[in-house]
Amino acid sequence: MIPAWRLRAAFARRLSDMYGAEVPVYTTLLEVTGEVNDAVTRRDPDARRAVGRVAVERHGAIRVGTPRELRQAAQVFAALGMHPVGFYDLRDATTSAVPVVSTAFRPVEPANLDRNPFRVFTSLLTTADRRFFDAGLQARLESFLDRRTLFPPELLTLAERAEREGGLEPEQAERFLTLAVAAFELSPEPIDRAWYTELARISAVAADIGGVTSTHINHLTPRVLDIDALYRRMADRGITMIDEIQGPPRWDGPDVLLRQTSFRALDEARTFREPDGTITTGALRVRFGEVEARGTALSRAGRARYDALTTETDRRLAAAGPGARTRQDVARALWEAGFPRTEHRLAVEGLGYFTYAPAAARPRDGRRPPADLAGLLDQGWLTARPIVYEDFLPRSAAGIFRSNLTEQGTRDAARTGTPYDDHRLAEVIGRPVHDPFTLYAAQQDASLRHALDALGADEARRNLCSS
Ligand code: OOG
Ligand code: NI
Repeated sequence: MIPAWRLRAAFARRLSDMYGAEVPVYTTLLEVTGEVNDAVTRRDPDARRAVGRVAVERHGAIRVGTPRELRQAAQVFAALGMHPVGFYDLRDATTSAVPVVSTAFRPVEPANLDRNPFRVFTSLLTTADRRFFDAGLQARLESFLDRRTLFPPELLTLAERAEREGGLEPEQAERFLTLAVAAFELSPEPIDRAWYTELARISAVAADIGGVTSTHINHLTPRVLDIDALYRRMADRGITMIDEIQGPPRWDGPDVLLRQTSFRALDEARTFREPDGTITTGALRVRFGEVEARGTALSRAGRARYDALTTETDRRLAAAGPGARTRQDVARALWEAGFPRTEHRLAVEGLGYFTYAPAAARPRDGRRPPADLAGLLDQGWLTARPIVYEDFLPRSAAGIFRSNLTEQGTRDAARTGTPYDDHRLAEVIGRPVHDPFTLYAAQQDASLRHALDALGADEARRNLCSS
């Protein structure tokens, strides 16, 4: 029996090979990422510990059109031990027309993340949103989407079995993987030019989703240990990156959340069916390359601090006018004044998530452990190791979408959008959507309980643990 995590690792590897064959510059990105990661691990022992996981770590992005397609995608990912985590509403995160709501399918247990953390950012077209689609277009769009099949029945049957039994026999696993990877390949099927163009006038994202008869992997993203170095090296190779790195600035405090950058979408040859019925070859620019650096997960309070710093960065940039200072410089100055400068402060102020363990060199002279986290860390009772942020940032996601649109698209701002939240999305998927904060907090809490029990730190246990 091949367990879910092995299926996931094999799927991620095959998808990466397939995407490298489709988009050669992705292979260049992997090469440069490998060079940078080697350089970092040579000088940093902490990085060395993580490098096994990092070397194979990727996220993908896909986009689907209907609740049925999203449920089927969820079934395929469930077979791979990947579950919906987090809710992202990108409709309001940018002024460009990005009519989607999203979640990320990923492993949720720490042990499974360690085995292989493959995740897929998955977006659902909001066809009922009147800001983008009028009633007539909605009806035509939905009927077009209802007629297509993204995932063949055999794939779904195998996926159900894999989920039920926790894996598949080798022969079935092979068939499942072949069908699953094929479902995300770029289709040679001719694209209806008139239909695609009609949708693209409203939103390039809508056209990419609803203007074609299949789905495809939109990008695959490796994890790099020094994204600033990577950005320079890619530029040195003559590859045009987007203007800036999204997310927190580079600074000498702790790395938190997620920093991402991408190079712009490239022309890819696609076949079209013209209005007069002839078949032609043209090009579309929708797929691109992205790379990311991951840091410590933040608590709700830490995230609120991050969001406030981001808003203040925007405000100062707008006030200073164009060209005055780069976003990175403005943000760095604000971070130096307003964000914990050490992991220790991040932990003690309750802004970041960590796993805790009894320190090997803890006091053994009969002293009682203190009752507070700062004391336990300062006096050498506990060690803290950051929990990696496994999720996404809506603003960066919107930035990634937007940076690859040639047209803004259109939206009728006078109308209101269809309401969506994580509960509604869970209903649509037919599976719970996990709250990322709850997952990180549970991991931190379990480690802290364990550590404090081992230390016999009863008072700290009562003060610091929720149960
Ligand atoms: C997804 C964009 C979001 C990220 O890394 O934030 C994303 C898409 O373009 O479909 O992948
Ligand atoms: Ni991405």
